[in-house]
Amino acid sequence: MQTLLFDGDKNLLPYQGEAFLFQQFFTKTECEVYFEELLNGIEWNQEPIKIFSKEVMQPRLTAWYGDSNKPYTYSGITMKPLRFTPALLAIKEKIEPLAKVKFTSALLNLYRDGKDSMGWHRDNEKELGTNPVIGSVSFGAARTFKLRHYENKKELRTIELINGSFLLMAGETQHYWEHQISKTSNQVGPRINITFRVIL
Ligand SMILES: O=C(O)CCC(=O)C(=O)O
Ligand SMILES: [Mn+2]
Repeated sequence: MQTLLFDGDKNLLPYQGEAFLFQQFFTKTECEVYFEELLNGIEWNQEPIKIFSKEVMQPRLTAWYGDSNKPYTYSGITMKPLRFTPALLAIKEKIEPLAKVKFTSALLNLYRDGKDSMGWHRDNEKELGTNPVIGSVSFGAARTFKLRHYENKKELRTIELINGSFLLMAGETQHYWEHQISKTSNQVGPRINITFRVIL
């Protein structure tokens, strides 16, 4: 039995939400194996999104997987999920005891380098219901993840999502806090992030 570093028992948010970070949730071997499997085995695409009625390409590659083929609408695009791969199922099963939910879908993001990013947003699509539990797993290069209070735009939490980390967001987080992965001018390699979700 491996020793897990449960540094995640402290809520990172001061109020109106819950975010727990487990820094080394996956072993070094799991990280290497899953990173390679996901990089080569996932059907990565660059999708356009609509910003003020203008179509622009997302600054990263994405993929959508799930346990059914129920479509999902996200930033104005409708994605039809592919079936969970064995690697995605194994990762999902490892985080579910902590998340205390059975995830049905996953959005995957591939940040090819420091120029790839994800802007401020909340995971608040109506398909996720109220107070969704989001299980976010990262492999590869570490990137900075920011959580900012949606209303006051001042309260900010900055965390490094390192290789093998697991971030669990729950409670009212998606109402009151927005999050982003900013661009960086640092030389960084590719990073894969998976956000597991429950689609109602
Ligand atoms: O890459 C990340 O850590 C964040 C991804 C994210 O926010 C999302 O997929 O909704
Ligand atoms: Mn998100």
